[in-house]
Amino acid sequence: MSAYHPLTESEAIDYARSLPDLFQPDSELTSREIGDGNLNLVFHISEPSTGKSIILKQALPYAKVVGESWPLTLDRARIESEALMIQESLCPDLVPHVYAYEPDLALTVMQDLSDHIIMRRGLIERNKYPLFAGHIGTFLARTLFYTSDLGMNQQEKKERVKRFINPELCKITEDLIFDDPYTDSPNNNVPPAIRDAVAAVWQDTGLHLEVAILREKFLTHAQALLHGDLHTGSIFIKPDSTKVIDPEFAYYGPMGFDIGAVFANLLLNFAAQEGWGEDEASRQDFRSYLTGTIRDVWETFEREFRELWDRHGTDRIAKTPGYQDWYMREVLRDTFGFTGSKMVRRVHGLAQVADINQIQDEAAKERAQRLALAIGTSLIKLNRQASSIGEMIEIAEKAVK
Ligand code: SR1
Ligand code: MG
Repeated sequence: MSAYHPLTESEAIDYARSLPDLFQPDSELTSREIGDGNLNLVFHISEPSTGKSIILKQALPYAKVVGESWPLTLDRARIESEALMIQESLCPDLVPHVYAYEPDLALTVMQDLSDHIIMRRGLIERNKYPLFAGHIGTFLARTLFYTSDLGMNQQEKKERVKRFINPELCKITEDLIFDDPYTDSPNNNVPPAIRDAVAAVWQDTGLHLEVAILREKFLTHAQALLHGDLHTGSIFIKPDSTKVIDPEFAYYGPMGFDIGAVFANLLLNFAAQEGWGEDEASRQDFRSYLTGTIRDVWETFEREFRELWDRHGTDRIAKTPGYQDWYMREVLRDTFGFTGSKMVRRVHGLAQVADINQIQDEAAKERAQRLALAIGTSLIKLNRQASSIGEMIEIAEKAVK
């Protein structure tokens, strides 16, 4: 089974049987393809007699969301498995364990997280996750610090940058986040009801200037090893556990891009609240939970990142008074800009989000789309002047008044 081809459910069982030490010889195994993302096949393999299970994730040579007309490198499976292993070494409890990687099949064998749910679904159901902010704040602080020039040997970092050159997946981001939403591109899926607001985005050259500057940072600022697609669909969660999955977009880029991905998806859910329950008090309550989570994530990230820098910073010049404060302010500003960009692309770009798109009431859906666009564009416009996380929350709260 060594030449690449997309596996069938029964071939996935044959492959799982060939793995050492996971299942009993000759026991019955079941297989189900459960992938619901944009790009890959995902097989759930289980052994009913012992209750053991694993996930086999296989990259397809094209983007599943569009079809075979959009070819996509299989090397992303290598990038994903290597990124997961680095992240596991830095945050052992916050990513799934990788049992094996099979390059010929672009296949990663990993821990089954079926006892968790996808966080986007959890938020749509208005579940609160009090430990999430601490978990993801730590994930961001540790993965971003220890893979940057601040936290690792700079020559080794350059070698690592080489391993994570990820041109095809970065190109998706460059187009779908930093280009298509700002022009009448055939890749967009513009909701007819908000065409006026989208046309305003296409014409706003002040906004385009900020997006061009953010895009330049995405293209050139090899600051840390990013997850690269850290939305709430890339997070498995349950009350006492958070697991970050799917780092196939990993590459060396600006730290604020990962932090902004988390905030953008919390704010998309914030914008969508009207579609998920009539009662004004519970809507307000959940919105406060979401903005409180943004504040807690930023504060955890900033505190832990500064502590790591003070204790484990690799060089003398980085300890110069004032440098750390300047650096953190720049990361905050980038975070504002990338949060906004990642909101805007989900309103009328190619790949949108269930938080908004699954709203049944058309009027509520339209208001959610307009709100997300208003918050996103305001954050992009403010990015280079931002000075505290409170300003992000203020923008969101003012937009719903
Ligand atoms: C063609 S892939 C579309 C989107 O799905 C992924 O999750 C990324 O966010 C990408 O932009
Ligand atoms: Mg993904």
